[in-house]
Amino acid sequence: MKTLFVHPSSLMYSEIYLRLEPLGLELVAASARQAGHPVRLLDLQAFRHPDFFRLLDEWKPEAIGFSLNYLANIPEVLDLAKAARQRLPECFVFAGGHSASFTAKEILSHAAGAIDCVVRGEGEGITPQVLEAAGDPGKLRTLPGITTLAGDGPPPRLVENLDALNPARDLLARRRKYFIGVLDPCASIEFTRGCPWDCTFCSAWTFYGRNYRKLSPEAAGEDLARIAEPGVFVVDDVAFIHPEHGEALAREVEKRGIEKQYYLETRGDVLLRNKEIFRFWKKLGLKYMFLGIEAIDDEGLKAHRKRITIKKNIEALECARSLNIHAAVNIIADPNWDERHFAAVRDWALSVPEIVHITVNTPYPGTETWVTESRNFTTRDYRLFDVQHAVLPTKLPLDQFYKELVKTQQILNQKHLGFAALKDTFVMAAKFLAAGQTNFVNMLWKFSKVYNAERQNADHRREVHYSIGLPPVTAQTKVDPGLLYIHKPAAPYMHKPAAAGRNVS
Ligand code: B12
Ligand code: SF4
Repeated sequence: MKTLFVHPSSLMYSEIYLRLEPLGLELVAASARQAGHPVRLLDLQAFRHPDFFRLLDEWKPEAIGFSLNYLANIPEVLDLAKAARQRLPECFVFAGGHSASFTAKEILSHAAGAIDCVVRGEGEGITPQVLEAAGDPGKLRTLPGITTLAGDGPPPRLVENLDALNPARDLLARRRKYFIGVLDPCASIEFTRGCPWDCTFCSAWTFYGRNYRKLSPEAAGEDLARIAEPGVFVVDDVAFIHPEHGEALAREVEKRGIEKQYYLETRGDVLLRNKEIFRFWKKLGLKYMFLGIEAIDDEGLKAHRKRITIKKNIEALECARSLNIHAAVNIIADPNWDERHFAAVRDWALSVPEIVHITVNTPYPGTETWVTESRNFTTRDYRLFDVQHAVLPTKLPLDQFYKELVKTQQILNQKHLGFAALKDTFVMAAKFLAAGQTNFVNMLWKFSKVYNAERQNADHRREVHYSIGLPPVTAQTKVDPGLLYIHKPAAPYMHKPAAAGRNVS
């Protein structure tokens, strides 16, 4: 069955600092291809809608699978699915991914028949069976993790062995478009999947049922060796939680003589605990590290249930400095903030050498705060749930809130591009241009176009075609996590070894 896999466009944040390959979709595409289906992949982060329609007209896929990790992309995918249904009425249309999993019924109802089913949870195990059952609604609704308009099938099941499949990187065109900051171009890789912590604002743990799985060092090393790009973004939620795994991976990379520059994300306590592993990775090319700091006081950390103190986080920043790894941190701004809060964050950010980002507290379906948030949401527009807009009532008038937010983002941005940094930046920009890479240079000019208080304010006045289903206003203070999980601990898929590559069945 000719199957087209589609990733939607970039969101606001990604327009500037990064554009990364859709690794999850590449895995799903690989599983369909392994099952014998001709597949193509179109990433609308690097292509445009007319390219999608051209593919429909010229290639005429028999199935289209949309990736929906991000809530803010839901309206775009719904419109594309409806347009595809009109052009190719017989085509089987399905969607999967992080956000799709938490809003499956809602998406199907908005789609009004244009989407046949939503795949909840991990997609690579079940997709071949979904394609086999396309056109047979009776069979489709019996598959694990599948939601159709008739309701939910049995619970989704975890892939038993992450070594079993390689992402179909070869299907992704325009690979030079993918970058993060100075890692330009940059590929992505997965070493582990899931997170054992349970922060209130995060759905990584509810998606994977707090499960934490690892690729074997050999399989990860093999995948890494196949990557042509000099930069590598490690997609793991928290890198190197288990030091022995982090070390085994490092030894494998060293043994294979792989030379790359890496960006990864981890927690302050993991860095402190496993400092030697990070030192090893620094030797191998670890350049940037994102530390999930989230708040600059213990009260904020407790509210997010980060299970770490501000003292430890500050120690972690010092540790990263001592290892000479550039650290980036993120602070979550609450819509309740006034000028004083923003000023405190600016002062703090200017007092530390790290790259500091600021995003807006945004409850998402699948998180605890989605259920416990007692403030009324001020919008039902999915597109505003992108951590750059305020979806809860702001203490300051909305335009004032955005002015403070943008002012803070501007100051933080200028900090990285201060005079000394600017000199290095010009040298780097010249190097990239000489190599034909324009992502980093474009990033330097785009800031004021993208971060613009008026634009953000005006976004609230756009016509809303699809309204997000909000939780009941009578918010609870305690949530049964059992009700949030997509993957509950369940029987995994059995792994069937394949002659070539890695196999999931
Ligand atoms: C890497 C990553 C990114 C990368 C993007 C990579 C990309 N192009 O896809 C970057 C850094 C750019 C990014 C940015 C953002 N991210 Co992000 N990101 C992640 C992260 C850490 C890992 C994703 C990943 O690659 N996982 C590994 C692959 C193998 O898994 P996967 O993509 O989920 O795919 C599997 C399934 O979802 C499913 N699947 C996926 N697509 C499809 C399609 C079909 C047809 C099917 C059947 C199945 C299927 O099958 C796959 C294989 O099992 C997740 C957290 C997480 N653990 O998932 C957050 C996460 C997805 N991001 C999140 C957010 C909020 C953002 C931002 C909005 C803000 C931010 N945090 O900076 C921005 C905006 C991104 C944008 N669209 O422009 C939230 C999503 C919240 C939401 N509900 O919308 C998450 C869940 C983080 C969190 N803990 O809250 N992100
Ligand atoms: S914020 Fe980080 S540590 Fe907390 S649950 Fe999410 S991925 Fe895990």
